[in-house]
Amino acid sequence: MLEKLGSALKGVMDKLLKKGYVDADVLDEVAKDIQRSLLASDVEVKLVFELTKTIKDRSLKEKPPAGVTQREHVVRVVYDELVSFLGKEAKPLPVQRTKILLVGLFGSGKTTTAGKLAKYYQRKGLRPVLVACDTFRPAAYEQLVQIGSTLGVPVIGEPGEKDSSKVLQNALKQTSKYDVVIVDSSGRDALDGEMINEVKKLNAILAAEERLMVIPADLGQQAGPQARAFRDALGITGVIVTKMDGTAKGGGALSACAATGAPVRLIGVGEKLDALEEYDPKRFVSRLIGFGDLEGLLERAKEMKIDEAQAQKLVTGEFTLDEFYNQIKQVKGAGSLAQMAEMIPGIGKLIGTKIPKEELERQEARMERFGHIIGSMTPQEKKTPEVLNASRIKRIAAGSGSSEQDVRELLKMFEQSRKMMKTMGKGGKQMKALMKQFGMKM
Ligand SMILES: Nc1nc2c(ncn2[C@@H]2O[C@H](COP(=O)(O)OP(=O)(O)O)[C@@H](O)[C@H]2O)c(=O)[nH]1
Ligand SMILES: [Mg+2]
Repeated sequence: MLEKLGSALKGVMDKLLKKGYVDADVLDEVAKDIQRSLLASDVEVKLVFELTKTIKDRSLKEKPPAGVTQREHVVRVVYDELVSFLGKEAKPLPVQRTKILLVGLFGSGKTTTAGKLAKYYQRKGLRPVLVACDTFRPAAYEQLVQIGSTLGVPVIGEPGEKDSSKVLQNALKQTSKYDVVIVDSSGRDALDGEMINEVKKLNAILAAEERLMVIPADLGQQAGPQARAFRDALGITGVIVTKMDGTAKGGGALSACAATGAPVRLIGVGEKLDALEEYDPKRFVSRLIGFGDLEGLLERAKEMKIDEAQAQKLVTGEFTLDEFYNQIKQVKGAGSLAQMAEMIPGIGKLIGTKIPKEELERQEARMERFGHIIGSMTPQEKKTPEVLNASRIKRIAAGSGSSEQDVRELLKMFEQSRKMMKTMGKGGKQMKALMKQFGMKM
């Protein structure tokens, strides 16, 4: 999700970290880069310019706190401002007995999100129930029943009943044994008087703790006016931005929602029922720019100071996680592993049996994850993975959107490769030559 924006912002941060001194010219350059990357993600022009102006002003005016260099300070300012631009604080849904009303236009993803929320609470050990109050669209009830049955979550509704208030009133007589009541409602093409009336009635009956507006990310900056209209008409308590997986405009949607002051609570990242993530602007920005958190970022800023010459040595010297990363990238660059196995018939023979396609795809996904994990490490960590203690592993996992177990698994694999490299270094000249033939960097 948002790979383009992420790599653009990563580029901005890297550039900044490489500068010896940050003056007004450098800041202008950085501001332009940020503008370019955000505009490409459909962020509203006015918001973009406000953001870069704040970054420039703060960077020039504020004195770095003691012990912090000016460059580190600018990095911190850029990070801080990006976080507040995309929503400031995380506001997860409380894990407790609650009632949730989902509202949104046609096709925004309400019904799917109702199912995702049911699963979300189910995983947290609560008992959800779904209520089908979309009485407007034919087959809306059946869609929800289908979702409920895959989850083993009960669905209450009255197929054929046209009055959603009646459906909800009757449903509430049967929901007391459940912890979380999730109500799906009918959409319209636009937020009109009819829809406002209907949702207000539902809300009066339900007395929902959460009135969540569902909005698709592919609207980009157009999410702004829509979120504002729903907020003003219905007093929403938050937003769920869906379809973050399928668009380059997610940055526009998130920043526009943040600007309305209605917090984004969750994001939908796929059609499947587990494709729902808690939205935390800090973690989100960290992930975009490829660092576990600000501390990791600043650590990197410190290391860059002494390290540029050393880095060169690293690449030619011993086997590091960077080298390992290059290899992973090369494998990815050569197309998929699956293709490689097909291209090199010897591999099939070597293994004896044909590798199942799913297994190869699984391996490929794993490699990609490893790439993200290594991308979240500082140069020092890549060079001497021994320094990776529990808290660093935690940071890297968060920053790369993977689990701590993934990080540990990668470290184990790296350790094995390193051992192998050592053995080959001693007596494996032939092996090295062979691997070179296959285009693998040694
Ligand atoms: N890729 C993707 N598709 C989604 C997501 N959420 C919903 N959809 C799809 O969007 C379409 C409309 O969803 P639906 O829940 O029926 O919307 P509703 O009309 O608001 O109830 C369906 O095809 C869903 O599979 C998401 O996060 N990612
Ligand atoms: Mg629906």
